[in-house]
Amino acid sequence: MPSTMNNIAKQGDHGSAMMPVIQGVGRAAIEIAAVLRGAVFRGALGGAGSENIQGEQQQMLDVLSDEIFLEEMRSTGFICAVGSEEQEELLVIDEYSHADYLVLVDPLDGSSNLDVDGPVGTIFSIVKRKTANSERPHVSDTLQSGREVIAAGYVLYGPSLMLVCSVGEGVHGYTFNPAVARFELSHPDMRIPETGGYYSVNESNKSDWADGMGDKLIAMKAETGLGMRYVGAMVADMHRTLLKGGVFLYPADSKNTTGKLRLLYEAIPMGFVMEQAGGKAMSSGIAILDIEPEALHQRVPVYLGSNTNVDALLG
Ligand code: P6P
Repeated sequence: MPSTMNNIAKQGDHGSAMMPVIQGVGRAAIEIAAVLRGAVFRGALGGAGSENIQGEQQQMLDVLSDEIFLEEMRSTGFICAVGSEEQEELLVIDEYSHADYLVLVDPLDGSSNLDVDGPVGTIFSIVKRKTANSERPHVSDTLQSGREVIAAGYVLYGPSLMLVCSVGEGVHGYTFNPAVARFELSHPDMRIPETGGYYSVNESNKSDWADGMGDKLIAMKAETGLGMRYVGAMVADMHRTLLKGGVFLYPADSKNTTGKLRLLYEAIPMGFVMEQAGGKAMSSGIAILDIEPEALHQRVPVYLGSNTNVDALLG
């Protein structure tokens, strides 16, 4: 009998509480995947004619994925609020405002890949509220370092539909099996190779990078001889790095002076998974999981990957 996401209930101290929430993420993933597959026939590709808090053009599918994800989090009954890339403010789930957990989410990461049929993803992180259950959830409930994360992971909408997650006891990959319409354990105990793999970065920004990262990358390339792969969707670049080794980086530059990637729903969940898989997750001079968040949509530089390669890059 194949192992399903039910086995999350047996993982660590939080598995039993996290299983229904991660199963909710799985339901959202299945629905979003179906929407993506048929989007071209429904005229659902392209811009929504609106901007998110980041000032980025929202794709129609960004907005729809956000709605689907919120609805599935509501239906778990375990989530009191959601912080989303697509919503300026914290979204309180009124009928469950007494519940214990909050989710931070990038509902459709890399959506600029959609109109070229490239891979995209969903990134999520789950934290326990700090406010009393009798109070209304507050944005301060989301401002917790990665060391407080209860569970985190990502969905990859690629040739197969994968959900990779950790509840603090290693990293496990589940692949959707269409024959039985459920996620089944396909990648137990994922560990990043100590070295090898690829470096992954948008090298066109190199001349603008802060912290001398241009010279550091040149030195790392000379030292390691790594090849380069870059998809432009963090989930896809992270997943390849996790499986093959190497380093994924998005440094700060003159345009994104504090970095482009968002701390709470991109850097921290990916950093949590990376550390759980035996890798390293750094920002500028500090481990990503040690950063004390100050704002819901805060951005940070990101360096994720094999210990050897991250050390070779950052020195
Ligand atoms: P660039 C997608 O927009 C995203 O937030 C991440 O998924 C990805 O890693 C990065 O931005 C890509 O940015 O500047 O290379 O297009």
